[in-house]
Amino acid sequence: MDGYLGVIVIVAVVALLAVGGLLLFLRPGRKTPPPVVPPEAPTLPEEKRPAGADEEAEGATTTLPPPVKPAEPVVVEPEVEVPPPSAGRMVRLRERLARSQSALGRGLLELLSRDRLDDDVWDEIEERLITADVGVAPTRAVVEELRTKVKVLGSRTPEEVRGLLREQLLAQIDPDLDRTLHVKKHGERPAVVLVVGVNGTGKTTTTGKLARSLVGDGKKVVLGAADTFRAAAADQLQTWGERVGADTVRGPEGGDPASVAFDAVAKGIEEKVDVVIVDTAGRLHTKTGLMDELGKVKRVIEKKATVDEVLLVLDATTGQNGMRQAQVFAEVVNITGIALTKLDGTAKGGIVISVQRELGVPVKLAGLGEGPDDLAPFDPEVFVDAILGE
Ligand SMILES: Nc1nc2c(ncn2[C@@H]2O[C@H](COP(=O)(O)OP(=O)(O)O)[C@@H](O)[C@H]2O)c(=O)[nH]1
Ligand SMILES: [Mg+2]
Repeated sequence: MDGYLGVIVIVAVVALLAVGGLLLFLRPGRKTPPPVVPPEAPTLPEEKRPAGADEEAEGATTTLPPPVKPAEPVVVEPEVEVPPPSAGRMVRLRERLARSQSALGRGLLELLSRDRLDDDVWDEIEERLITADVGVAPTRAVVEELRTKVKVLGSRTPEEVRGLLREQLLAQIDPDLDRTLHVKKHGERPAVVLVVGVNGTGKTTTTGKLARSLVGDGKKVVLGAADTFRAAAADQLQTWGERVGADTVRGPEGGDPASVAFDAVAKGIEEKVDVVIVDTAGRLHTKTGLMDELGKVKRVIEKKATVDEVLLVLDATTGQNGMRQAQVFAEVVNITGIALTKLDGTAKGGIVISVQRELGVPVKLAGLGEGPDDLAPFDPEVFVDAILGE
């Protein structure tokens, strides 16, 4: 009987426990026990957590650690720079010019200051000018003028010698030439600048620098990557543009340069920009090939706008050889100005004189380094003063 009672008590206790447990389980608002976090669950250290991971975790109802996403490529919006204006750049870059050109000036001043100026000295003066790429005819003119003036002066102070030489060099460079870059809008239509020249002279770099400088002057610019020969050329140009917020129009690699130029001008008109600059390829395969290509680019642009400037880019370090190649371009398109690059890398600054003379157009821009703002509107006086020293 005792055993029977014991069994009943045990059954009752078990039943009670079971019912209680069940009631407890069904109680509304019951919290689920926190799931066990596997100890090996990977977590990212604070600084490596992908952006937004924290916000996601806050909004989530589960207490599981935020899911670890594969590191997404961080899209960095290119920072748009504010380049300096074009004015006064050549003065800022005068030091660089003086570094490359002042040996010429020092040599000439020393020779001209000698007490006795015999034929040997004049020959040496002539040789120095020719070596500096001044060109034969301008050199003769300078020497002749100097000889006459020196005779009149008799004895010379260093200031007088410097003044004479300054006057002659300036006369050869011609300060009266119109060196303004024609980049004024035509009503609603943008001005168009076409950049031409031999490969490696600095066309793309100059196009990029010019875009910066125009943006620095408050203009809106669109770039046309009409060098479709290599995709890298368009990339290079686009990078320049992105830095200053200028769009680059490009076409497929190996595509038609003229159609890129056309699209760039169309975009320029559509977006009401001030200037469209078109960078071209400089392949000197054959003169007729070049003529066909550049001629077509120009004609196509002229369906929509006016080509205001055709800038020939010339590498100052290539001397007479570069000049012969430049001549071919001048025969193919109507050059309106010269961008003389790498003047920081040669003592032969006399090329300013000879190239203007041979092509009959002024040097409008001077490249004085690889830096983004190392392009300046050419200033004859600053140039001559850099040669002669202050
Ligand atoms: N030192 C110096 N280098 C320059 C200047 N202009 C361009 N370059 C360099 O010349 C090289 C060729 O330039 P790039 O624009 O690609 O020539 P492109 O083939 O005519 O388009 C690059 O390494 C430029 O950095 C300049 O004024 N001074
Ligand atoms: Mg290029």
